[in-house]
Amino acid sequence: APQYENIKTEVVGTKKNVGLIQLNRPKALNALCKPLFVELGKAVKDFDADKNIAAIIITGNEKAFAAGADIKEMQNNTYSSNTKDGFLQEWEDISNCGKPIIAAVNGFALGGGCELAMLCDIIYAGEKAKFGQPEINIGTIPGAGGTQRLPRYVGKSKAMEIVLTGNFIDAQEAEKMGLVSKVFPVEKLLEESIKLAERIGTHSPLIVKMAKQAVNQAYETTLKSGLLYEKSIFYGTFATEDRKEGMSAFIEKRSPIFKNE
Ligand code: CO8
Repeated sequence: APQYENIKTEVVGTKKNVGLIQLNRPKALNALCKPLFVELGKAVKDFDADKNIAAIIITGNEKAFAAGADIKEMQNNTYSSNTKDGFLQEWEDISNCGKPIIAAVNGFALGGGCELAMLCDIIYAGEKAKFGQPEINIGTIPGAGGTQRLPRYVGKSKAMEIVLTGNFIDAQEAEKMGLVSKVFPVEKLLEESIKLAERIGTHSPLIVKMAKQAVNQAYETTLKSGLLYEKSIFYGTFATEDRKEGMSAFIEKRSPIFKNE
């Protein structure tokens, strides 16, 4: 495995088809400094390109998923330095990933940490997770999607409340409002996230990618053009070997053998 300083990567799962990325700056509660993000972007890209990997998990440790952007690193940033250096540009690498990414959140997911979780496709949380956009406490606002993705997850009233107060919400509330899809005991979170990734990994990687693209389109467009987009991808699945294999296997009462074709 490649050597990183701010993250750890590992291939896990019984079929060794799950790419696990652990944020690894425990002393700073996994604050998302630039070197961490550069490494994270590279790790995601590499797993995305690796044909043995079906899905990716991003996790932290029991105390923190990530407590936000690195406040110490950005303290002396200026408007012009942000603009010239493209502050936070590395984040695009993660949204460009074609494979499903699961955020497995224990502990704090604050500011950029919450935004990183929301960039992922599915959020699973441990019982003690805490989410929030506390940027307002330090005189700024969310800058990596918080004001745009959070309302799409939880609606306007709750998003406003979270962004304007800076208050934290716990895992149970986060699940109730639809930010998180399931909550588990702290020590079960990773195992359950791996199970989820493995379940996704039983399907055709090609069709999984098409399905992810189609769902993501729901956030980019009107209902009418989203439905058109869905239809063309759905029709497109009929040009694949894996669609034929899936339906044949059903009719023949056997398990499908997908070839990613
Ligand atoms: N940046 C840098 N260092 C941090 C951060 C952070 N975001 N969060 C915690 N740390 C450091 C602390 O400074 C401390 O280091 P040291 O021991 O050297 O003083 C260490 O981590 C442990 O933290 P605490 O002692 O504070 O731990 P507590 O358990 O007392 O408190 C909290 C935990 C409540 C999470 C507290 O650390 C906290 O409030 N952290 C800041 C949370 C925050 O405001 N996050 C938002 C940051 S702003 C942001 O994300 C802007 C988004 C812009 C886009 C995203 C870009 C990546």
